[in-house]
Amino acid sequence: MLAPSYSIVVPVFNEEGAAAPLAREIAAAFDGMDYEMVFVDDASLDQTVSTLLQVRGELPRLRVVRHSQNAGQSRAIRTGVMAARAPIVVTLDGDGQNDPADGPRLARRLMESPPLLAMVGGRRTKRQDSAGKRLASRIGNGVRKRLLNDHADDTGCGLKAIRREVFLRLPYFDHIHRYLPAMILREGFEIAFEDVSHRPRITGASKYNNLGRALVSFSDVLGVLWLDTRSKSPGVLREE
Ligand SMILES: Nc1nc2c(ncn2[C@@H]2O[C@H](COP(=O)(O)OP(=O)(O)O)[C@@H](O)[C@H]2O)c(=O)[nH]1
Ligand SMILES: [Mg+2]
Repeated sequence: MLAPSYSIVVPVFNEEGAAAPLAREIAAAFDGMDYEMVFVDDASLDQTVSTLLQVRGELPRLRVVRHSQNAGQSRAIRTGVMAARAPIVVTLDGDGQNDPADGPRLARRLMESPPLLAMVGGRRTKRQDSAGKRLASRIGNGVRKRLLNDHADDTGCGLKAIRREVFLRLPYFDHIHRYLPAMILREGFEIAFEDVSHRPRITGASKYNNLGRALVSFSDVLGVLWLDTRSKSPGVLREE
């Protein structure tokens, strides 16, 4: 079987209401393109997997990969990228807050760019979250951007198009999905952003709270800063 051009990777944890409708929306958005979708279930306790297996009957491009233990969003994304067969991966949240209709634009831009561009990230212009979450996100993004200088206004947006080969070079740690711009720049690649839409969560519950996120962000930013100090750029590579 030939590898597709695009793999859409979706981490899901207890998203029984959102997962199957989202798979249908992805199929509609990428219709006519050469793609596969890889939903990664992170040991959900609800009916997420059975709803996906049901909808697979009408969506032959849907693959369902399962963790036997809950390992978190970043690990689920990594599992999906490893299972993906396409050179370009598009990630998006499994709760339906990202609009799959934005996916092809990011994916095509990356496909048509020189290989030095490794990621086109989404930037949510009108966040459809509570005021508390928006404020926490604004503060978190501001601190991270200033400390890491990663040129990214919104790293929490789940919608991103990334070259698979570059993603797999990055080290792994829990919550790395928020530091992909910094880690990709560290490898010497370039990144770009596009405005994308954002939708309210209409089913299920958020898996994060502001305090928990702030506490891990503190140690994560320190860790990423340390990684940055331990890497020097080799400049432009040339084979003589
Ligand atoms: N695989 C996996 N996905 C998770 C986990 N926690 C959150 N997610 C997914 O990550 C995405 C964003 O999480 P969400 O709870 O919507 O965060 P929020 O939008 O910031 O409130 C959703 O698709 C979730 O299903 C987890 O432990 N494992
Ligand atoms: Mg969400």
